[in-house]
Amino acid sequence: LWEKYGGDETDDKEAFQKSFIRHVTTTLARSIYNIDNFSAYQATAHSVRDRLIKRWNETQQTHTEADSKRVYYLSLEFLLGRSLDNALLNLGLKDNCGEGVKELGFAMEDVLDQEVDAALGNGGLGRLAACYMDSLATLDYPAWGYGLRYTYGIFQQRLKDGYQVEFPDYWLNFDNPWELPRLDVVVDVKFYGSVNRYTDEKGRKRYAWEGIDTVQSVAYDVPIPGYGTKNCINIRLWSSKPKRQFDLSRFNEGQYEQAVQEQMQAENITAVLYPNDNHMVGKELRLKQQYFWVAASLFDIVRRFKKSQRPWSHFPDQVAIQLNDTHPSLAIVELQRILVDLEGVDWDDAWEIVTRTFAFTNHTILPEAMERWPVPMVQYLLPRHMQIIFDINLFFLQKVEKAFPDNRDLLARLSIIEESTPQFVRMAHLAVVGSHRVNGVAELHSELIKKTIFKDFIQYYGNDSKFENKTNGITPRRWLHQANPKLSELITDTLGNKNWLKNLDLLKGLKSYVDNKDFRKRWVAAKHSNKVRLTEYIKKTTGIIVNSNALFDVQVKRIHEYKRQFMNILGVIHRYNTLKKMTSEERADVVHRVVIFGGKAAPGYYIAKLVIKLINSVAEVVNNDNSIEDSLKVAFIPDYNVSVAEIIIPASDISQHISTAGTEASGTSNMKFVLNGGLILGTVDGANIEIHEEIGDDNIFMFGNLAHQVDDLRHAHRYRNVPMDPSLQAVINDIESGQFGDSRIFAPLINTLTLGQDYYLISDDFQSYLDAQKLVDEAYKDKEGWITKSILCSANMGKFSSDRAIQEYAERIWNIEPVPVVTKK
Ligand code: DL6
Repeated sequence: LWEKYGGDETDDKEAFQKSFIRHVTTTLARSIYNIDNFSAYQATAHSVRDRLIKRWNETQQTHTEADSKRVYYLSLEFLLGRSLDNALLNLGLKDNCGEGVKELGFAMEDVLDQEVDAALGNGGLGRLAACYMDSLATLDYPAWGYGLRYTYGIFQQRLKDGYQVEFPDYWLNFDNPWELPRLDVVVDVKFYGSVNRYTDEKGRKRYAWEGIDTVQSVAYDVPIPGYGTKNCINIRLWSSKPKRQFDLSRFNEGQYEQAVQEQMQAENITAVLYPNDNHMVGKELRLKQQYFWVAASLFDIVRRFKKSQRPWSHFPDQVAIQLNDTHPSLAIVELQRILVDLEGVDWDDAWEIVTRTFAFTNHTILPEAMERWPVPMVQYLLPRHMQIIFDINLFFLQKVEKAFPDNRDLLARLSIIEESTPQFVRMAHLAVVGSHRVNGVAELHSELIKKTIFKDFIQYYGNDSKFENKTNGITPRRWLHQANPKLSELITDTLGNKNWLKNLDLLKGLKSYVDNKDFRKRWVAAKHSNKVRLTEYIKKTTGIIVNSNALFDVQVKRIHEYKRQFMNILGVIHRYNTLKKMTSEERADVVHRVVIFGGKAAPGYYIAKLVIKLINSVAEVVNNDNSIEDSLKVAFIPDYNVSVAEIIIPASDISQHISTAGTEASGTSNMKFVLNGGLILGTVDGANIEIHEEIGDDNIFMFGNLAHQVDDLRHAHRYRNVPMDPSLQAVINDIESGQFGDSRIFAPLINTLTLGQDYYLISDDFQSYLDAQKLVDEAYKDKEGWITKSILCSANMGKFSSDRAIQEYAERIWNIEPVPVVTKK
């Protein structure tokens, strides 16, 4: 029967229409004559889901049979965005489904537009995890992601009087076709309680943790299809629920609220994503989230390993676990606890297994982002884990002491425990000590971590031991093929096939067409249609009307002082006041610009929120000033997310990546813009540097001080009363004069430049920023020259495919091999 009925979901148009109608009538319980775009989306999504699940099943079976080593990617954030278009393209169903829905009376664009983003992440780190899952699936690697199924994703941003206001993102309001609830896959996770010491039958001292609060972790599986392969891997997201439904005795005693309290507390654990990017918040609930996730994931991983009945020493040959930042570092402690306390493995053998299993990616050197947890908090929540951390630290420091006798300062600096009051657990130190590999995410960043936050570890482990670089990457499937269909089609037509989607280096083949007239014409047409699309989106979301022939200058990312959106808007004010001083004839020669901003500020980040307010106040004045004749427009697009990025990125002429040198670990949107033929205006920071190396001097605008100068400049600001850059001073005077509304509002922001000692060095970089902007204007006037630059940008971006990054991780860190699904039919 399996043979006969098991494979009825084919990929042709008719089969799709059949399942569409079946889902309308059964899953949605509606009539085919009475459905709207949203129902059409649901029916399409369910039809695609059926096919995904089949592949997902085959993949899991293949991996189980192959019994080869797997990688587990532990990430507290997976910023997946929308799934339908991605699944259609990766499965090769887009054309047939498009035709199919059209014949049923719907336009595919409208259907796709119904989907809400899965926004389970803040920014770069979460989106990187999503790109990596796409590559792992595409390259046929046996991989799983593990994360949390937040009931509320990153908040929705709206603007009121130019200020950011946050609204909850209840993304699960309707049924989510992209997950498979696994209500039978449940793990009990304990908290609090005490530790008992006992002697086992072999006379060994053993410890048993008696947790007193048990919460259940329920699995929801999210299938991730690869492109051009049958493989479809899994992200398992855990959702918390109470172990006991209801305290009936309390209820009977009339204590209704207390009776439901336990239930609510359990559900709270996975209720919200913490909306902070590059900033640590020390809330107990966050620590609970981390342990809840880590405990359930490790239980699952260990359970899978145990099925093979191999000895524990084989664990690292079967299992690689990648820690996406320090958030999952407790996994190191949890695995040690499982091995020693539950499985009776000796401490040293267990530690050898643990350190061979884990690898750790660092994504930031910003001090405010470093995770440290108060020892008393960890002790209370996870008493046995705290003991284990102390022991890991003791044994580690004993080794350090042996290698560097009597160097107490070194011991204190390397210690996992910060000896303050109270003491803190330094999660980055735990992650380094417990992993066999530590990597940064771009060359500069990987060098900087060795000189700054992990300097002392280099002294102990040596320079080339466990520290390395893995420059980030992005998936070309979503970020070009899906987001920019016209350009994708042109590339495929030009190169003769779609192989570039699996081997991005093939884009180099475009270089020989750089002078081909037809090719250039189609290139420009694709860019222009993307600009028209964005123009319409700006009008719809902000009411601002912009000219699609102007230069589109974009800065979209989280709002953060180190990313310097403040410098951008100060530059806009400078441009505006320069334009105002010009005569009409002078202005006729000026390149028209649309400056586009987008990004969320953490709800508690006051200064970042003021930057949003300033941008909107400037926009209000500039956009309504007829005297500058449309030569400048400013738009802040609200609620920047993955699907908005897919509209904005392909439309940019220039994008700004202007962090203070040494602060942006890598950046990945810079890669997305350049891949889509947009140029970069950037500082010598993060992956900008490697992009520059790949695309060459002529195709990028770099400016500003270098990372090695930053310390001296900050020192000078602090102690030497450095005068402010005169152009910047003029702009500040303009704001203070009330040109953009009540200047008192902006005083705290301006104080960051004056009283705040200009920590992000805006004054030091301002003149070279303005100079670089001038070069951009000049270059844009040369239309043909700009087209050449745009083509060469894309053509040279092969290195930044997430496939390259994943292959490096697989070979250098995880030691895993591809396991392709071979269809039996
Ligand atoms: O590696 C992904 C991404 C980088 O591209 C960004 O440069 C970096 O800021 C970001 N880091 C974080 C750190 N958050 N925490 N923890 O998001 O990672």
